This record gives sequence, C-alpha cells and structure tokens, in this order.
Amino acid sequence: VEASIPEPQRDAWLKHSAHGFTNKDGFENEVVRHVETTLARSMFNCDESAAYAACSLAFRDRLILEWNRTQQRHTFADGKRLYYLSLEFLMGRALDNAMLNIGQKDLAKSGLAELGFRIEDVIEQEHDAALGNGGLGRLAACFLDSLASLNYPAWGYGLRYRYGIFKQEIIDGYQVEVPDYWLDFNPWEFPRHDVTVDIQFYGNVRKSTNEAGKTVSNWEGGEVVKAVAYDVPIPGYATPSTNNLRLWSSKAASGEFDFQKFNSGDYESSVADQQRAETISAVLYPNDNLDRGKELRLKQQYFWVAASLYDIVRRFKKSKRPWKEFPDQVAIQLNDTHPTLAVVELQRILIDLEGLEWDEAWNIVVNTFGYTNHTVLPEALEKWSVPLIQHLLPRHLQIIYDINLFFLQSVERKFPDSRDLLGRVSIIEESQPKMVRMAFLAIVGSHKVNGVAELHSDLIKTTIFKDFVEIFGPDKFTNVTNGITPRRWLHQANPRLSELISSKTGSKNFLTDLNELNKIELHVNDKAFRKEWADIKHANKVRLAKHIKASAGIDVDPTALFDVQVKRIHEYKRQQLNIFGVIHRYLRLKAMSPQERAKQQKRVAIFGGKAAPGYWMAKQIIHLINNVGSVVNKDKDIGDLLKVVFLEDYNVSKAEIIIPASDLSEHISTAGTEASGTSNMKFVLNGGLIIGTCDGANIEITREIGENNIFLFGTLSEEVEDLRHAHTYGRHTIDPELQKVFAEIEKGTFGNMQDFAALISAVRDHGDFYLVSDDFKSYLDTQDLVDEAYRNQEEWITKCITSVSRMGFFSSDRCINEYADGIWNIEPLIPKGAA
Ligand code: Z57
Repeated sequence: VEASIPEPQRDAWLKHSAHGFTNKDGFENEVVRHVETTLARSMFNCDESAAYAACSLAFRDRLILEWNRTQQRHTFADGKRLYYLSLEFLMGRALDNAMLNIGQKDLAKSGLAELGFRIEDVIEQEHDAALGNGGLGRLAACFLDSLASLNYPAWGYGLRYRYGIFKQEIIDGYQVEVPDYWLDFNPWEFPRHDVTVDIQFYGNVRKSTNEAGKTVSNWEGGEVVKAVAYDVPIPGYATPSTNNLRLWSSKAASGEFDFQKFNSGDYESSVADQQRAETISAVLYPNDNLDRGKELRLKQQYFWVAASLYDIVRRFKKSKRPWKEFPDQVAIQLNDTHPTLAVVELQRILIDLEGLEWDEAWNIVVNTFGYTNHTVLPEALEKWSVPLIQHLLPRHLQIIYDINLFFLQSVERKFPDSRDLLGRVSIIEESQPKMVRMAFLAIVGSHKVNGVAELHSDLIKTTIFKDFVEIFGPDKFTNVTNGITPRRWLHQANPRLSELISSKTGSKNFLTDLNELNKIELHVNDKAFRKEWADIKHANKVRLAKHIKASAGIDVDPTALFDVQVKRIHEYKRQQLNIFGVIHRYLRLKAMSPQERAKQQKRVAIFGGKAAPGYWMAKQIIHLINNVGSVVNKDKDIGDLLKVVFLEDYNVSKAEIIIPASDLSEHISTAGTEASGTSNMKFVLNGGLIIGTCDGANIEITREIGENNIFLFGTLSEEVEDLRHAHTYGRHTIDPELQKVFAEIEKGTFGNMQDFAALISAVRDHGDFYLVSDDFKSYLDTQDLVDEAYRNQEEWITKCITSVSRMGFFSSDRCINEYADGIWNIEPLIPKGAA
C-alpha cells in the first residue's frame, strides 16, 4: 500500500511538522499541556505520578521525532542493519536515561522545580521495565544504549511480557514472589496495531509436487496466533540517533475472540482461545542460568523468532535485491540459544516459501547469524525434546534433521572413521526421549560463535565446544569481553562522580570514549580531588543507609565498610560462602574482649538478589542471610561492628543506588562458572574495590587495573576438576573454621537448624560441588587483608582512583565496536548533529 503524501501537499506537512521543545519554557508548556489535555487533569489535581506522566510524554514526543528521522535515515542509506534477538531486555527506568541522553536533564530539573516538583521524586515514580532475569538481560540493555550512541543501524527484538521478573518480598526471612504487572501506564511504548504477523503452531506437513515438478513441503492446519508489534524508542547519548526496540505481544488471531464461535453460542471456547493466545507473552520465565524445558517457553521462543524474522524478511524484500545479498543487508545476533529456532525458521522461509535450493539457502543462513554463548553450566544449556518439537513445529523438526544430516555428512568426510565423534557432535542427542541440543544447532547455523570474557571463551573452546573447534577450525570461535554503558552506570547512577571526573578530564568526552578516564590518574595525589572523591562516596553511602533504614528498618553506620553482594541467588555465585564468612566474623567478634573488639573494622554486609521461585536451595540461602541478620543486628556486644542486611527486590533502579555506595563488592563464583559478570565492572567504575575469584571478567579487570587494586582469592579453574574428584572420593577434610560455623548453625543460634541442614550437607556430605570448603580459608584471609587495607584510607582511595582511571576497556561501546567489526560487519551511520 502506497501511503506517501503526494508532492503538492508536502509543503504543508513540512510547515506543520512537529519540533518538540527546545528550551525550559517550551518544556514547561509541554508538561502543562500534557497534564491538562492528555491526562485530563489540572494544577489542582497534579500529584507526582501525574508530573511523571506529563514529563515523560514531553520527552517521548521528542524521542519519537528523532526516532522517525533515524529510521528514515537508515532506510534511505539502505545499508546493512543489525538485529539483536534477545528474550530478555532488562531496561530499568527510561525517563532519567532519556533526559540525560538527550542532554536536557538540567532544563527539566529547573522546569519541574518552577512547576512545583523535585526531579528526583518525579523520576522515582517510574516502574522499572524488568523484562529480564539478570546479567544476560541487562547486557542486552547496555548493548542497545551503545548501538544507538555509536549510531549503528540496529534493532532489538524481544517479547512484550505483561509480567516482568516477579517482585520479591521478604516475609519472616523468606522470599515471597508477587506478580510484576508493569503496563498500567507505560508512555515509552508505541503499539503498532498495523504491524502484525500471524504465527502458526502444531498442524502437520504435507508433501506435494509443484508446477516445476519439484517436491515441496506444506505446513498445514494447527493453530494461529497474532503477534502485535510494540515499539520502544532507544535514545543514543549526545546524538540524535534513536533506535528501535520492537517487542511482540500475542493475541488471538481472530481479534478479541472468535466471533463465529461467539455468535453460535460457544462463548467459553472463544474466550479460552483468546486467553491461550495471550498466555504466550504473559510472563517472563524467572530462571537465570537454568533450562526447564517447558512447552510454553518453546512457544514463546518460536512466536518471537517467527514474528521477528517475518519483519526482517519483509523489510529486505522491499529492497528487491536478490536473496544472495541477504547477509550483506542483515546481521542477526542470537543472545544465547534462546532464539536458535531463527536459524531453522530462516531456512524454512527460504526453501519452503521462497523456493531456494537447500545449499543456497543454507549459505545465506550461516552468513547471517552469529551466536553468543553465556554459560558453560550444563543445567543452563538448552535442550528440547524431539517429540515436543515434532508436536509444536513439525516442519521445523524435519529441517533440523536435515541440517544435522548434512552437517554429520560433512564431518564424516573430514574425519572418516571417527564414529564416536559423530555421536558427540550430533545436534540430536540419542537419549530417551531424543533431544535437540540447541547450542550445537546455533554453532552449526552461525558464522561466528563468541564467549563473553577471555577465560570463558577459552573454556568453551576446550570443553563443551571442543569438537566443533576441530571441525570448523579455530577462527569461527572468538571472544568479545562484555561491557557496560557508562551513561547509566556512571553518569546517571553517580552524577557527582561523573561531574568530578569531567572537572579533571576537561569535558564529558569520557562518557563516549571511556579510555579518557586515564586522565584522572594524573590527579591521584591532588588533595582537593581526593577529598571530593571521598565526600562523594560518603554521600552515596548516606543515601544507601537511608534506603536500608526505609526498606529493611536497619540502622547502619555510613562510616563502616560497606561490603556488597547483589546478584541472582545461585549456588555457583556462592552467597553461602559469603554468609558463612559473616557468621565466622560474628563468632570471632563475640569471642573477643571489649577492648580488642573496639579495634576491629566496622562492616555492613549487604545482600540482594532474587531466587528463582523453584530453586529451593537458593531460597534457603536467603532465609539464612535474614536469620543471621536478625541475630547479629540486635546483639548489644556487636553494635555497629557488624550489620547484616538483605535488601528486598533487587532490580536495576536499586542497583543505581547500591553500586555507587559500595566500598567492596563480592564476585566470588567457583572458578570457571561465571562466564563474565558485569556488575563487577559497574562497582569498580563507581570507585569500589572487588573481592573475587579468578573467574570471568575479574581476570581482565585485574589485568587492566593491576593486581594491587583487587583482592583475589581461591582456587583456579584448572584445579576445580581435581578438587571435585577429591571430594567425591572422600579425600578431603572440611576446613576447621568452617566446621565451627556449621556447629553454630546446628546449635540453633540462627533459628531452627533443620531449615539450614541442606546448606551444610551440600558442603559436608554431598561432594561440595562449588568448593565452598576449599576456598573458605583463603576467603577469610583475604577479607582480613581487606580490613587492613581499608584502615589505611589514604591508600584505599588511591586504589579506587587508580582503578577507575583504568576501566576504559569495559565500556559496552568498545564491546559493540568489536562485534560490529568482527562479527556483524556493520558501519555507523552518523547523522548531522551527533556530538
Ligand atoms: C544469564 O544471566 C547469564 C548466562 C546465562 O546463560 C543465562 Br540463561 C542468564 C549471564 C552469565 O551468568 C554472566 O556471567 C554474564 O556476565 C551475563 O550472562 C552476560 O554475558
């Protein structure tokens, strides 16, 4: 359909084209206009939530104008685009970010003040967009920020969950999950009711012969669900480029409900059909690093992948180019294996719907996709049962079998008579039932495979994907170390530190070129600079202390060392090691004379993070932390020497308060288990130090900042296998200090010991898979070194400033440029007016 306005009328359009506000007066005009018209309120009926709504609408109007121009520019340039497919985008709040990226926060602050509002209170009104679990989802959000800021033509594709990650409440020390309904008022999305795709499920495959005498497969029957696009504008920092995040929402193909059924009296089944359709995008699966293999999850994956590919292919077909040019126009990145069906779907589109030959189609597919692996944990590697795929996606299963056949044939040609190699690398696992190994399918269907930190990329090449390195050669496998956006994680979360840094680097350029941070190292001995640095950290700690008081009711001393571990609760991340260490500290303090006690370093142990609702052990860990807190925090002998806090409902906006207030953060996973970690980067960037294992990005952080500026401990990844073996065969004794901790828990000091028996026996009786006992002593010793180092505040501040100055490498801008050059082969499209 041709929808362009004819030439003669275009002048009128240009004359009346919207421009958005350009100054404070204009901003206030827009806010009041939105209050009085869009919201149908007035100055006598305008609370903070109305101010938030009106302010957001004013900024949204500006974004959407830039968004339109950016999309026109990309279409006109007709170059290659990147599509980032992720089941999770953990965006957090949008308003503060939009104001800062557009560079109008100061204007909004004074405008809102004139209208009677404090900007901080207005920002606080916004509900987090929490469409993700943890690291993987937040990484996708940082990538979107960098892609837009670097002017890359790129889209994100995801699902518009009606419920994001659950809200966590702590009741009597236990986690309770509450649904996160976040769409009541969301000014940041634009429903595109005209952009819909019909998605097919179930049915069967019929073979027929076409006019040319060729056998073709027809996928017929089954059920159809409609995908509706919702677009979220993604503003770049200091550039007019505004990219798009397209989220799909499911609804019944017949509209509201099936009118035929409805009119014939079959109300119930017509409403049931509607509800079944809407269920697909209803809720985010709350598991981090765990695959549970549920049918609805597979439906989500296909629904999202099929809608996105339809959209991408539709856009390509408009260009009327030959199919072989598809990979010159389109790069698709698979964020983990969750979107791997896209490989199969594109092959299906090309051979079944567009009539290409298998080999020609497969070439296009492989050159289009890249696959990022985020974990080596076996329980997180996706497998789908063959019968389930057969039932839900019968044609796709046939194509998967063909992909596997041709792949195994090529392996056999290259490595004749290595029978067990074929079994090891087969995309189909010969189990009962048979399973499709999604990571293998993703590798075979992509031209590049990357890990997310150096150690992790080495590990996947030498362990889980070793055979594939032999088969495809080493060049297919690469590393792209993760990064974080300095806009949200420094400028937005820590405005005073950002200001102080710019006063020394001479500009805000470090926010777009993070290596500029190294300029502050020249000022490490500048008295006034150091004083301001310390004041900022203190102020951030005072702010967190207020939050702790308000949310947990605990008084903490802001001069104490704040020791923070905030991340998803998982045995491999070892919050249990941390809390056992806290108990040890408590017992040691209790055993001291008052005089000796008075010499000890004050500490606040701060925990936060969600446990997957079905992860019983993780819930026990939360319970133990809370029970330890309720004993320690009211112990008169201890006072301010030790406080233990569990912060409820850790999320992106809380991270923005917690991270800038940390002195020490814990990244203490069993070596080899944390693929990268990204909060480690955020903490150091905000002037905190790390206690951590030689794992994931900790290793590269050490390389960058220097080993004197980080507290490393514990066994190395090369040693893990042997140590586990020693546990299994009883050649291991539990550290005596850890035994004392266990004895105290078993005495009932922290409540009914029955509740914590499993945490203890996992270490003592069941092989200590995460090597808590092996690392305990070295952890305690290193914590003592931390106390000693913190006592020398001058040296501590030197470490912090030096570390921050050397963190440039960890910008997600560097990371995105590496993907763009090494994997996507895309170029920025720089608009006039980009800084
Ligand atoms: C997730 O958050 C990560 C990996 C996964 O396989 C899944 Br599922 C969820 C995390 C890793 O655990 C982190 O180490 C890593 O920093 C992050 O992904 C981003 O790469």
